[in-house]
Amino acid sequence: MNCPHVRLDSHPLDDPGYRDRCRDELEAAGVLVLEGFFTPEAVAEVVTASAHREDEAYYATSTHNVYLTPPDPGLPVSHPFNRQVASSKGLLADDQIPAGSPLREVYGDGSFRSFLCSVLGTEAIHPYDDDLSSINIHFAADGRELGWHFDNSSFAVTMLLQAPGSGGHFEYVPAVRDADAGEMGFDRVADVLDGTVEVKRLDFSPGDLVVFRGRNAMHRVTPTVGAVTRMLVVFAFNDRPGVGLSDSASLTFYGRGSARPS
Ligand SMILES: O=C(O)CCC(=O)C(=O)O
Ligand SMILES: [Fe+2]
Repeated sequence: MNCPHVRLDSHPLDDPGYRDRCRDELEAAGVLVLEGFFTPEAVAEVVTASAHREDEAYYATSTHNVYLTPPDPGLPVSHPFNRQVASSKGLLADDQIPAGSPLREVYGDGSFRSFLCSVLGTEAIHPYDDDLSSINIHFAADGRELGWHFDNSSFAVTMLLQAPGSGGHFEYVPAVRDADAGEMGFDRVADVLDGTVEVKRLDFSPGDLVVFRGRNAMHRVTPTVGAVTRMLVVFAFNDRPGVGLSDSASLTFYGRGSARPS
């Protein structure tokens, strides 16, 4: 790799031994935090380019269930499948991120992708085949949050850009469901929503790269407290080429269709 935005001295992405250690850690813990992955200069450049764009972000107003699906009218509203949580964060979509952004350089870098493949144990990863999903910047100003949910994708790659004064904590409970086995985990979902199980908190700082398996681990981000907005980048990939968001998903998550619908 030859990318000025990544601290290759502490994170030698091309080194097979380093890849093995990262893969073992992700497998054991379901999460991998690479501290100080982005240089402070790259983080500062992206914060400067994005912080004043908070009002261009899309804020979905609706509540959602933890499975991120429409409710099932055949079940009571109090059923864990139908219980609603609030998410009030906003986001800039991929087509709002400038061409020269360090985020794009890292996202498109061959060594970065091959590193992620080794760590995730997948053969290849691909960008989304739409112009909204691949790189997103999330904003959570004072009082805004991301409610409990499971990710649709098997993994997520994020990087915090700006930490709030307080709040904005990433919390999770591992192995609440088993999506591949069709095990919905209703009882455990109810316990998490009721606050009766112990939740883990993951601490990370601006510039840290986080790889998280969020398909079966229920997770949320608590409300930001204070005048400093929480800002975070999500790098999204697919394990198959040519996959884009459907029009309805795109309306739900971005409030508009993609100019490149799948
Ligand atoms: O903001 C975060 O730290 C996590 C974001 C997240 O869980 C998601 O976008 O699905
Ligand atoms: Fe998530």
